[in-house]
Amino acid sequence: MNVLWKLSTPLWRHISTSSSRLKKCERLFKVHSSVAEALAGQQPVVALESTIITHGMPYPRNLSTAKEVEAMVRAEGVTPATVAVLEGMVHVGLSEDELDFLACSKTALKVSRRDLPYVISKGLSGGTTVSGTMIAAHRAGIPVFVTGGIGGVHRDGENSLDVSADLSELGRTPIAVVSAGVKSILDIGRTLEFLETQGVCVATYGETKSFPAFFSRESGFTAPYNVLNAEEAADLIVGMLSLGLQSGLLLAVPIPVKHAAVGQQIEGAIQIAVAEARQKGITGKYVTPFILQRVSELTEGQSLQANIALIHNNAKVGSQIARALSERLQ
Ligand code: PSU
Ligand code: MN
Repeated sequence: MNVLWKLSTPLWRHISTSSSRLKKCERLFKVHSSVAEALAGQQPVVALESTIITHGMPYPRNLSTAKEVEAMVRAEGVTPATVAVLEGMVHVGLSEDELDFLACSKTALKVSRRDLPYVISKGLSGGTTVSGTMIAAHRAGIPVFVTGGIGGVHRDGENSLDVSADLSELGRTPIAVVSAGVKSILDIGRTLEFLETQGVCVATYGETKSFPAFFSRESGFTAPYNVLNAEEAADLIVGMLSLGLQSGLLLAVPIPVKHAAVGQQIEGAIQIAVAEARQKGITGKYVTPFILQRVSELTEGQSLQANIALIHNNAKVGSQIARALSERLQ
């Protein structure tokens, strides 16, 4: 059984003065009962994105990975809340059937902030990106969100202005995003600069300040801050929340050492895929999924394997952070 989530921001309250419009708005959000119960009991919850399911990985690995990640979060004593839009309704927490539907869907859209009004108005379904997921997680009151990698400034972004909405979302939504850094399909230096401009606190997780590049533990760039463990990460989140900053936080967790070995080989494939995308004239929201698929083909699945390994690791780390945070917020 799902419960409807009451909308609470000033704008929604304003709309609620008209009862017919309120009914429409209330039907836009659904928090799964397991998530609602955990939040009501002040138990730790971790939000998970779903573009990785609909556009980031091929079937059936997308489905098995989504289920494994949820199971790993539960094994850490934390409730998973996978976010997606289903038939025009934003869902925070999915049932198994809903996960199956999303993983098999050939029509699910990739839903960022700018796509939300359209998918809602048309009653469509889609996987939420980091930006889309942050919006829903924040409205539901979930401060920790785990993903693989976030979007960033694309290579040549200074000309194309292809800058992921994930970065501006991090600048305006107070959520801690746990990721393996930024893929080297992107311009990592400019991505970090843009995050600074947006007021996003960036910290690496572990013993290094070297900002990780998804498949590699190092990008050649340094993060401004570093936290050693879940306790320090939770303290950082408390700092963000208690100051009432409306900006978010990026925690960059390097890929585990034993899976980082393929990084060099994948780097070569990325160069080829980026050039192919340019030759084929692929732009906008189609760039990231195209490159991810080509890199997986060119490395004969090795990139997919590494991708899954780092998501598992992030899920574990993010769950530990959510637990440490919930102890501080009791
Ligand atoms: N990076 C990945 N896998 C992904 C994505 C990024 O390794 O699936 C997805 C995330 O959902 C991210 C989105 O929020 O791509 C960014 O897309 P764009 O570059 O179009 O903003
Ligand atoms: Mn883009």
